Amino acid sequence: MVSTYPKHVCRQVLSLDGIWDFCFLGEDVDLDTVDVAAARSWDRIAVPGAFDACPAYAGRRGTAVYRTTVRTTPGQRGRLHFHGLGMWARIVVDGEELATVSLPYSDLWFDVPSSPSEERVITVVVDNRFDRQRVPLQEQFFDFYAYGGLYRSVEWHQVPDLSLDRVFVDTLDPHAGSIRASVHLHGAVPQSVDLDVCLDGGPPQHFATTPVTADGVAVLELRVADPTPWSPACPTLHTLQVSLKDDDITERFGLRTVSVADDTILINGEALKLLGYCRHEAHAQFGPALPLQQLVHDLQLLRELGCNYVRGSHYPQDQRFLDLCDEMGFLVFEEALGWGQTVDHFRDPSFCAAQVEQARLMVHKSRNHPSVIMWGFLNEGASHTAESRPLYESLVSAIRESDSTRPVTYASNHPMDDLNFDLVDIVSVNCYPGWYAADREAVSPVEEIRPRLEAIMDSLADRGLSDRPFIVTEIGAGAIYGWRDPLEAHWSEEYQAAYLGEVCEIVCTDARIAGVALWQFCDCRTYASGRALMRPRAFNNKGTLDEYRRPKLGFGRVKSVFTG
Ligand code: ADA
Repeated sequence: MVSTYPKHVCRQVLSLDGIWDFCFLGEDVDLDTVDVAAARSWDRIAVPGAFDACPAYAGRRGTAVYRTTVRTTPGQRGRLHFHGLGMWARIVVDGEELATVSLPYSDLWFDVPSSPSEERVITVVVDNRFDRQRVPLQEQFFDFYAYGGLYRSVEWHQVPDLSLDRVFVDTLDPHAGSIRASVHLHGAVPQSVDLDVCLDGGPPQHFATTPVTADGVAVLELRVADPTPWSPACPTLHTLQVSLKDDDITERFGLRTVSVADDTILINGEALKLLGYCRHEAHAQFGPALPLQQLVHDLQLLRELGCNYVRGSHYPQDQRFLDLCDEMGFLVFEEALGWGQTVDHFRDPSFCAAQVEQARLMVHKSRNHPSVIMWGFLNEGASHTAESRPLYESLVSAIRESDSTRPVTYASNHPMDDLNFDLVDIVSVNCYPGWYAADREAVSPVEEIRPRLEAIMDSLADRGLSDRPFIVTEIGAGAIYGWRDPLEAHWSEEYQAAYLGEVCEIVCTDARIAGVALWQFCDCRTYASGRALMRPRAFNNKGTLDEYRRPKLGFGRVKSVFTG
């Protein structure tokens, strides 16, 4: 297994990645009465992995059981850690139910009571059927395939009664190296705590009887020796190890601030234009469970394209990817899972609660990544309706309460009449002029792009919104890999190349646009239903690369503008 930050030196972390027992129970199982003991005909399956990306279970929607065993220290507490699973799951240890959960792509932790026996049996019932009540965050109408299973890593942590949950590091001054470390304790939290702290593997500093807040947090102010600020050009990273009597944690961070001033995004006080792509965690063969090698390849390809920025559309990102972005100097827009939600959703308290919970978990997980420079949520929600306001307000305040160091935004497809832009730090707009073209008779209507962007910016200025940065969070055109056409018609590589070239030229030369995330990095699987009539091959084909990362003509066009 590839371990991501935070890491542990002394704490026993048992990786549960590998081969698990697996049984697909069927498509019409009643989850209230499902009997795991009745599972027959066990198969073997890889974790991490999406079961419905395997040829044997491709396209199946129903209930499945994953099962494994782990040898632990008898009598010691456990914390079971799922880095991401979908779409609904019941977690059972030694026959006792720990939790039932539906927060796809979220980072989930469960406390496990100790046991006198060494061997613990972990059973996870997963379900990938759509059901608005049971799975409020992931629905069939989303334009990307909804996979099921344990698609990210699983670990068992052996922890003492008082353990370290996280240490959040905020940069106070990147050049002076001053930081604030908030040590979050877990378990039997005392009123004060003795901590040993090591920066960059240097000598330990002892902090005796540090006061602990009612929420279990001890705050330390520290200074990094030889500070080098983190930036895309120089992505220098530091580590902070905190130890308690029986536990330890190592967090990695970068010395960097992100702020907005008027219409500009500043990294360590310096203006920077965001040039990049929206990227789904998707591969033709593996669905959302990408091999590590693929993550590296994707970032190398983005670097070759001249990008400094990725929008992690449309859900909390794989931590291996964010660790790599930290190391390779990419800037990331991370967002909670959302796609085109309507007034109906905003009126549904369980949907709203799940959204807020997922946003909180995302911030908790990714807060130390210097690469993550802004938080988002509810991609293309009905933000032009009055009913949207309470949920947008709750999300903005939940995120700001958890992290006040990064701008907050959301991608809107209602640029002319959005009602919530005033709540956020950056105005983000998705638009497809020249693709979902105004003039359906025009061939290759690239000329629609510039006036539409101008009209959007004028309208924002008229509404007094040009006091904050404006970014284009989606814009793009489809092309079928290998489809060359002298007519430069829709779906041809030629038209996509011309389209992307025009967008990149506009963004790079217009100072009012603080950044762009082209839609999208690579093709990804979407609707398998009649909705695919707009999605040839049942893929969203707006990738500059196809689902195997084969570049289309647009690759060269984008590269020449972004690197030129
Ligand atoms: C929307 C949406 C994307 C994708 C895109 C498209 O903007 O946010 O996920 O569906 O449209 O390809 O049409």
